[in-house]
Amino acid sequence: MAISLYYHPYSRAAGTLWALEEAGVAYEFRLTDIMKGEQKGESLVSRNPMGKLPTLVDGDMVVSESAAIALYLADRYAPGRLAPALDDPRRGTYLRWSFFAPSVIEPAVMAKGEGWTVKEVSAGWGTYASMITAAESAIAGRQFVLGDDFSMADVVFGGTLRFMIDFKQIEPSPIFSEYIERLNARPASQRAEARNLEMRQKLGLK
Ligand SMILES: N[C@@H](CCC(=O)N[C@@H](CS)C(=O)NCC(=O)O)C(=O)O
Repeated sequence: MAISLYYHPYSRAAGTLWALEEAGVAYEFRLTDIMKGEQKGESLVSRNPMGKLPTLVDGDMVVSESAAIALYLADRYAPGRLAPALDDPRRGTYLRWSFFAPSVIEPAVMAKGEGWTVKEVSAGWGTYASMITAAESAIAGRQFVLGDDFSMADVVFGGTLRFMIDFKQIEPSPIFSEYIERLNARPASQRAEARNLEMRQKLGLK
């Protein structure tokens, strides 16, 4: 049975396509119109009580949370290629920057955008400035998060940065811009972008 993805092109599920394309697995869409609130319908809520996209169904397995979905796909379908083995010393770096995206980059950007005033010492994301410094340190002087080898950490970490930069929520510093150029050159990223565009056109969206 093919993997299915609760998907809408204007959601984080658009980024999940890149993870699926990198993993090289067959998948089908469960198109869920977030403009019409379809994500709160029984079909999705029974699988993901948050009623949010993306949610992936792989046989009996349901995975939500974009980063978890990407890491799941790498471990399940591309171990050693997109995910370092459990005893590979690079595994810590791989996990570190994969988790950094949803737990530090996203809330730091949200906090800045919404003007939240929180104590740096108790906010898990520190400050926007410290998040940027740390994120740059992950890729400064290297091709990808793991050095010369691309991995699913780049889909999660790099995909988050790329999205935030596209939406002008993060400044495109030279370190980020050069990294994103390398990510954009990935054939799987280009295939995902083409499928997202095709779906937007089908739905009459920009
Ligand atoms: N932490 C989740 C966030 C998922 C999320 O917020 N998805 C949005 C679209 S990008 C959504 O489904 N919004 C519709 C809603 O909350 O009703 C993840 O990383 O996957």
